[in-house]
Amino acid sequence: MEEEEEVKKELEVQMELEVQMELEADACQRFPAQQVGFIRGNDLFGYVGIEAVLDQMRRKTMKSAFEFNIMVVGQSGLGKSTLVNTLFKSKVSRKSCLPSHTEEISKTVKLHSISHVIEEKGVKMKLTVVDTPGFGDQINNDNCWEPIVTYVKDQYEKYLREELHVNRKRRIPDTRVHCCIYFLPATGHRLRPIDVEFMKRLGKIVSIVPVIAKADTLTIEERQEFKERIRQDLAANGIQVYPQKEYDEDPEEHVINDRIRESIPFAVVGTDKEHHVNGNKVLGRKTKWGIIEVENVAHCEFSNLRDLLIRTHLQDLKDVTHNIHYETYRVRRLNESNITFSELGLLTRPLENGTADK
Ligand SMILES: Nc1nc2c(ncn2[C@@H]2O[C@H](COP(=O)(O)OP(=O)(O)O)[C@@H](O)[C@H]2O)c(=O)[nH]1
Ligand SMILES: [Mg+2]
Repeated sequence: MEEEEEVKKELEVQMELEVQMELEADACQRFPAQQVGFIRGNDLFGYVGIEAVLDQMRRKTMKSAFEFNIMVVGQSGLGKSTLVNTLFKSKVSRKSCLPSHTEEISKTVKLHSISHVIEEKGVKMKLTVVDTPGFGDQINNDNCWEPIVTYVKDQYEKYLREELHVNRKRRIPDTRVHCCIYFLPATGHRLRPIDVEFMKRLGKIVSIVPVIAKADTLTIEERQEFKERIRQDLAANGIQVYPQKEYDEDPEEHVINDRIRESIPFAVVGTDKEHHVNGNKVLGRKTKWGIIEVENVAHCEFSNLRDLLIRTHLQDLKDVTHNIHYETYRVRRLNESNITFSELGLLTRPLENGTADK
């Protein structure tokens, strides 16, 4: 036992040294012209207390609710509303529900958003779900993605205007879509033209997570084959879905994301009913043959989706939205020759020499 402890300690010391060396190498690379001297906190001055910054960040973050916006897209009847309810019911405690808000963009696709403030251990999250009833329900579905593209871009535009305002708000309200869950019908065939067209266009401006809806209607083999075919179709059509390889930040993230990429699209089952299984309350669908437990990984991949969205990749989805999708929009918009500051509603203040202060 003692030997084991010693080996463990030795390993820890070694790891600490390696991290230290890495940090030093990193700093030298980043500040090549400067002489970077490394002083370990406890070497010279005793305990400096830099690590307390983590507590400070935590306290600051907890003071205000952060926003997370999800959009669900897919034909009527695929279980979008049910899945959203399942997301809320599955172990995320709902404290309050804000009034819902409907935005009529076109006659066929209506966008409807509902916000919930979820609080857990003092951390508040304002989760908004934008539903798109009517998508793909027409006989002629030409351009049915347009209202959705418009909605996504409108939110970037709103954010950009706030950002460029002379008197910027300290916290800009964030209505940008951080993740778009796209529902594929469990046909067992391949991607349909409408799926390809939608994801091709939207994949360039927002993070898409495709899911197989009502996966309980497929057998295990059918499900596996369908998933494989969809992955082939996504690749063949150059469709970008989240998480994209090129945005992986380090090897560790690469390994985690590779596992997700291998299991996309998640085959999900939704429900708004609870059942008793072995004395426990579970979310599930009761059939003649038994209960399909929504959160049981042996039954479906709902929990993989929930974990990705809320437990493991929430911050990354926000970062990718801000640093990649929004940034692309911002650069393009600011490069457009026809954008003027007055159009953005900005006040210009004349300088002493008569030129305008941009
Ligand atoms: N078999 C099965 N039925 C589902 C599932 N999710 C929802 N449903 C049912 O499908 C119907 C349509 O669901 P709804 O959530 O209203 O679909 P939406 O139009 O996409 O919002 C309802 O009767 C649901 O009970 C599922 O995962 N499996
Ligand atoms: Mg619905």
